[in-house]
Amino acid sequence: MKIIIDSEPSSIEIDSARTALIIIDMQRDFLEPGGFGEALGNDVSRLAGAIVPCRKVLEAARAHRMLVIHTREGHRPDLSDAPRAKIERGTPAVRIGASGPMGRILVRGEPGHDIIPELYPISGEPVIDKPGKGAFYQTDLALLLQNHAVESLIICGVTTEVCVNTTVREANDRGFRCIVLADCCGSYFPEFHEAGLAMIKAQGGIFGWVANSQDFLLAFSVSERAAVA
Ligand code: TIU
Repeated sequence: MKIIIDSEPSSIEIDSARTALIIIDMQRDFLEPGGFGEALGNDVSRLAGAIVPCRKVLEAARAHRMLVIHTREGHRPDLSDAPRAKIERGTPAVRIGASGPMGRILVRGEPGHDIIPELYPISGEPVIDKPGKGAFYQTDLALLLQNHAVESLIICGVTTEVCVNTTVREANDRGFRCIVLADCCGSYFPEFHEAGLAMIKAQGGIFGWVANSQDFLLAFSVSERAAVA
């Protein structure tokens, strides 16, 4: 279905059959106390506002049979895929691989590494485990999108200026239209959230478009009404 999303810097038409919803790193390690986000000294409650809008967008995408892809940042238990420069940041007790209340921090298979229950993947939804910030780096995401003939990406998740921005930049260079849903993203730093979104939509949408969850949901209902009329 063709839908038109009221976005900045301009509205954008996409074909939902050739669009994937990508939910970036909505993991307990970033959103719940005791995980990686808190280990880095952040107030994790700042990300909570993105959960309900993300859930609504996820339900709409499922209802319209859009491809839904989840990502998780994390490493192998032996940390062989984690660069030393990444591990050696911060105090040893709260580093990647250290044991915390949700298991070993940012390690695959640990409770903290998994996606929060509110947005948990259902059968058939691919989960991309990524070792870096960008969802394309050292993953098979590009192959998966190519095989599904995807042209456009609806992007949600955390954090706005880190993994969301890195993924949008990677996707833009690979030719995907990126529509970032502002209220479905979050940052530990409100000013970085705003700046991260501003950078995407500046210069005529240098990296992509920015909209809200409501704009995305409305786009479907407008198209459906037009189809019935
Ligand atoms: N620390 C922080 O803001 N984010 C990350 O390290 N990863 C993601 O953004 N997912």
